[in-house]
Amino acid sequence: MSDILVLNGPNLNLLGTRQPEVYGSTTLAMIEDACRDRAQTLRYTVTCVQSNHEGELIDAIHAARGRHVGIIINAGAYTHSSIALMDAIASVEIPTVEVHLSNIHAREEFRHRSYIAPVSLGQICGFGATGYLLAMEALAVHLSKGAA
Ligand code: CA2
Repeated sequence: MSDILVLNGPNLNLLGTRQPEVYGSTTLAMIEDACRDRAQTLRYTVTCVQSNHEGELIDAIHAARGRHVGIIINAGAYTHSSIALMDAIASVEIPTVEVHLSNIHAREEFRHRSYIAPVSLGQICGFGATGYLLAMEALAVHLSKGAA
């Protein structure tokens, strides 16, 4: 088993179409392609899921058990509100890296709190689409330590 789940939450399907000054001009499809390429270099595969619905994100996390060795998640605005997503990540015990395109700590106060952070290996934010690739590298290093 060497598949990584790349999970994107609400409104991230709009990437590259609106608010490029905040979220960049890269589309989600471009980010997913870049993740696939980087994963291949690291000898992993990826499965990409995007949903605007909290329950669907939770279902994808539950279904990750036995299918995925790691999770990279940008939970979008649910990051700041969803105890249910936090509980789902904690329950599956799969190494998870949190990603945000923008630097959530340099934005409005309500974005500073993340419910995903306490159940993640770490958080990468503020580097745009590159953050997903950094997360992939971090996950691969973590997984290789477990394999040693
Ligand atoms: O910086 C990030 O990646 C965020 O997770 C993006 C979320 C925001 O609520 C978080 O605080 C930080 C918002 C995603 C909205 O994406 C859009 C993309 C294009 C146009 C409009 C929204």
